[in-house]
Formats: sequence, C-alpha cells, structure tokens
Amino acid sequence: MAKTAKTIALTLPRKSDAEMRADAQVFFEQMQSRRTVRDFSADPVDPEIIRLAVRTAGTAPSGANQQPWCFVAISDPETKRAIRQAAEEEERAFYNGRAGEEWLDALAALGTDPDKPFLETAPWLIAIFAQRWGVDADGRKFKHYYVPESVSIAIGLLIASLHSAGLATLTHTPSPMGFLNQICGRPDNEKALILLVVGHPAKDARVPAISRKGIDEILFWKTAP
Ligand code: IYR
Repeated sequence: MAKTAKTIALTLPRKSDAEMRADAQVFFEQMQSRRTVRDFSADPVDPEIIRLAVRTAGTAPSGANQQPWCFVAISDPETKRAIRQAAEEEERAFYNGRAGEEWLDALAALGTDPDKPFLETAPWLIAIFAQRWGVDADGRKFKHYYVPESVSIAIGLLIASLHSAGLATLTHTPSPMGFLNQICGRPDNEKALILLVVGHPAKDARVPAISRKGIDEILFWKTAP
C-alpha cells in the first residue's frame, strides 16, 4: 500500500465454508431468475427503492476511487415522453439501415424493434452517465481512470439491487444517446452509457425463450495438478 494512504480497519466477518456455499447458492438462485423485460406495468414504484439501488451502485469499486458516475432517475411523464421520442428516432435509423444485416440477424431472437412504449409505460427510467473527466473546484479538468469499467460494474450492482427488490429492468441502449445530456441537463464531460428501464413487469409479460451459457462454457480453471 502506498505510504501516504490513511487506513482504517476492514470489517468483513469470516464465514465458514458451509456458510459461504449456502450464501453464494442463494445469491446465484436469486440472480438466475433475472430476465431482461420489455413489457412493463404502469404501477408506480416507491422512489426509496430507486434510491437504495443507486446507493448500492455507488458502492462499486472504481479507478482511483473517482466514482465517475451519475444517475438521473426520471418519473416525470413529459420527460419520459421526450426521451421516448428521441430514442425512437435513433432506433428507426438503426433498424432501417444503420445496424446492417448482420447486427439485425443477431437481434432476431429478441424480437426488438424501433417502438419503445416502455419508455413511457414504466414508472422509472434511470439514465446512467459516465464522467469521462473530472472538474476540480477551480474548474480545471482532471483525468478519470477506467471509466467504462467502473461505471459498468456500478450498473451491474444497480441491476442486482433492483432485481433483488423484485423489479424488472431493461438495459436500453439507443445510440447515439447524446439527447440524454440535453434532456437530463448533464454537462459535456458526461456520456450516457445505459438508459435503465425499471418497474414491475406487466401482468402478462413474456420474455424470449433464450438460454444462458453453461458454466463449462464460461469458466476455465488453471489449478495446481
Ligand atoms: N438499441 C436497440 C438495438 C438493440 C441492440 C442490442 I446489441 C440488443 O441486445 C438489443 C437491442 C434497441 O434497443 O432496440
């Protein structure tokens, strides 16, 4: 550790192997039921759940602990309408040519299209911005490190929190997303990474019949022989 670092005692109580296994199993089972949802109910969601999920996201590790993220939680119907309009405009360009055939083929199993009614139906949209550089008290720019990595980890925690609360999410990525800076009033150093749609699923919500890769397809061991 660098000589100049001030330290405090770590509090992470040691668990037995059995406890570790049981807890990891419970968490896995909880996360395994997460699905990306596109059919949302208009039922409201308590803003305190959103606040707790963003607090959870804010616990993520980040480059040089710069915490280069910012979350804008939107429930105002007019703002949602403006976002839907701008997003659908980009999506029409995407689906009508910008994507190209190979990309559209890759998306076929998901059945997505340029219509994004969920941007108005769902009670909450969370726009997640990455701060590409920092600005100090004197208005001088300073470098931020590992920005996409840091913000992506935070988004993972955000999604896990919302899922554990029983809510559905959709990681929506209209591209480009510059319109979100304007609508959310965010400065130039911030770039929208994800527009997360949050709410209860519609009563009759269905999701694509897709599967996850098996553990042997994603995990490779290199242990002592
Ligand atoms: N942003 C578009 C297209 C899209 C792209 C990917 I990669 C997806 O996994 C899903 C959709 C849309 O939201 O429709």
